[in-house]
Amino acid sequence: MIFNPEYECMDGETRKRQQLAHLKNQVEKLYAVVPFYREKMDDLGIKPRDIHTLKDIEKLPFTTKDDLRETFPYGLLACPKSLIEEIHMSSGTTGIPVVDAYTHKDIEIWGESMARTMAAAGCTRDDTVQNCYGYGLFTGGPGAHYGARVLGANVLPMSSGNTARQLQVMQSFGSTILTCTPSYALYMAEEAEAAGIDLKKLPINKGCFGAEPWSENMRKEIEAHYDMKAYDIYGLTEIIGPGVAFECEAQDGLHINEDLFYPEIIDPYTGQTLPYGEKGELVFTTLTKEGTPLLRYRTRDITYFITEPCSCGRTTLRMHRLFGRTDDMLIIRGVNVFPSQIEHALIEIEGTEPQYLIILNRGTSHLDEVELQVEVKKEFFSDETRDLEGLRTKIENVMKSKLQISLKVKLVEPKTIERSIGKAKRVIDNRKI
Ligand code: DLL
Repeated sequence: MIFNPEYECMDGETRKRQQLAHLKNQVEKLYAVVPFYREKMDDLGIKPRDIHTLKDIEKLPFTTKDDLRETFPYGLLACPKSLIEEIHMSSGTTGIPVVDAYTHKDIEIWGESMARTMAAAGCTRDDTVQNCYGYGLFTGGPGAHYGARVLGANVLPMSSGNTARQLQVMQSFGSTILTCTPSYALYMAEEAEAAGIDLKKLPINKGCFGAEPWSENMRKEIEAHYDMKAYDIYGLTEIIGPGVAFECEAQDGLHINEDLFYPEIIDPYTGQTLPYGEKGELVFTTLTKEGTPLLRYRTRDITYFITEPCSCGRTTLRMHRLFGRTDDMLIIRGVNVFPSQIEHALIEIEGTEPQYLIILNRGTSHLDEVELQVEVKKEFFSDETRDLEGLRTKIENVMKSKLQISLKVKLVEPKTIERSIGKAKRVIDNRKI
């Protein structure tokens, strides 16, 4: 179903006119009220009146994750704080705080964009949505929640985890739509099998999965376990959360809600805008947001735009499912982690060297398993009273509290982690996603 044909099927020229009008408004407002943007534009000698066409967006400065860190928490706010109704943060952690502050209208935009996303997967008011994306500051839970509400569906706000209860609820209430990360969908399927529950016999028949990379193989596996159709959905906290782009029944790329979020693809090295069809870094400008609008935000996600018309009738630009990222950010059980965060945490733990190796596996459980090998200081290893077990537990606890991920620590002797003459290899990713 197409939730909002007026926008989703709009003719290209009208859409471009509207995008330009929104862009001009947004730039004018940001220049007037957010010193960060005014300074950046002044540095480039650009004024809001220099924006005449959509192509002029290329004159505007980029915004990066580092900019967000430097202005944390309220530096990019474009409205009075009293108008903010909700704040969400990325599933990433202390290292790079990524905040999205939403006004009433922003929540409405979010509900609309997620309603389009879920309607494209076939969700209607007759559905019961089992929402197992996390709610605790992560945008996945509330995003799918608002989308389901706008559609008039019944939503079960489960959040993630407690799998036995998830399965019990799925059976009791006859959930028809599942929203969670793809790896959790597979994990739940395994647990169901172990508990003797045949998911194929349950009413659950569709799922909206995203927040982490996944493959066609994973899609097939999920579809087979649940006897359902699985859809890819994309988004990021900075821009709104989930609801930025989504698959329709044709599953030939993800439709971008481009009347709300203006997309570009750039060369990540030169910053030049690339023609449609070329692979590069995805950049978004929010067109209608009020709380924390962003100009030309560099997502670090790699994809290309698909311009051939889609058989579903939507006219919005599509992006190919993601190919990866331009940085070293890992997504571990839906949590964004940079290897450097692990390094920073280790520096504070006495007895360890900042030499480490992260080994990622996707076990039979289908959930990410992380082993962190850490070198122990020579003195510590030879100390008679050394408490290796205590040190191991301490590192695990520090990682849990600082990075919000559970990992297994293996302490290794000094000088055993391979040194590199070039860029240190900190990660071995065996997940074969
Ligand atoms: O993951 C928002 C979201 C929630 C999207 C629920 C979809 C479903 P962040 O935690 O800020 O926000 O992480 C954003 O996750 O830049 C991508 O690298 C990655 N990502 C999101 N969706 C997909 C996807 C949410 N469908 C970062 N495929 C993004 C691959 C994805 N990677």
